[in-house]
Amino acid sequence: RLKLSYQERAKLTKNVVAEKLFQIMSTKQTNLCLAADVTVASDLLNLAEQVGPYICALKTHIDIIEDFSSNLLSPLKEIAHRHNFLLFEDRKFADIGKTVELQFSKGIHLISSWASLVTAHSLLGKGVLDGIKAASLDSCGVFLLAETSAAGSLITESYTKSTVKLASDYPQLVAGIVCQNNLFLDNPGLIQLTPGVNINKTSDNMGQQYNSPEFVVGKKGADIAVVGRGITEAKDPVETAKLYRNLLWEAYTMRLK
Ligand code: UP6
Repeated sequence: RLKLSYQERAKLTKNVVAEKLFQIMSTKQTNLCLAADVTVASDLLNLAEQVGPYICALKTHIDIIEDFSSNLLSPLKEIAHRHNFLLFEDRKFADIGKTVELQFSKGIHLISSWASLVTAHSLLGKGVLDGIKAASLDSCGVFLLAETSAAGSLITESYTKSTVKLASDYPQLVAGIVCQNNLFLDNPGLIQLTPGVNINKTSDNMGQQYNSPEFVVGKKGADIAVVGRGITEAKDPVETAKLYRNLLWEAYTMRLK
């Protein structure tokens, strides 16, 4: 997996959204996913507009937007389309299948109508994937959380292993794994998404742990790095996004050699 290009790996995934994501990464030459953790709708749109050219996906926590209304969704979709990136709701679904089906498609956020990628915990087993599948309108790609960047996480090695196994049971639905280590060398169709990336800090004051772009892509096997506050809290988020994008892409091209 680590020596294959994103272009080559686009042909190896069975999930159509992962295929599209690999193609976007290849075309735009970016393996940066922005964690757009802002709480005002207009800030989210501005960030998406400005940073859009440099990212492959925009990761949201839509439930932190204070002035959320469904009016946000069509401009957000339009920006994603125009700048060619995917909308990725980091919902971390973690309930029984039926509840997940409702959380994914109902409520005020109508996630299934705009997010082509979502995250889920594997804690309750396969039901979470069946629930997402049942509510998918169009094609959908799920990232299963197998490890976390949080200090003191309760996730064990066997949980991590079983999560990767669960992903391989749903190749048409699962786009990849959220993790910190290289857990699936033998499955080049799956995408490794790694959060906890920052060039200025090694932690925050609530258990978040950070590594550098070079380390996560070059040493830990990340295909896509998630960067939030490293960009959103920078003096110049656009220039900083460009910098992360260049560092991450450089780490990937070095890995291929
Ligand atoms: N995230 C993590 N660690 C995980 C899983 N997800 O940090 O193991 C998410 C957070 C946040 C983003 O929910 O949206 O990635 C990281 O943001 P930061 O770069 O500002 O710390």
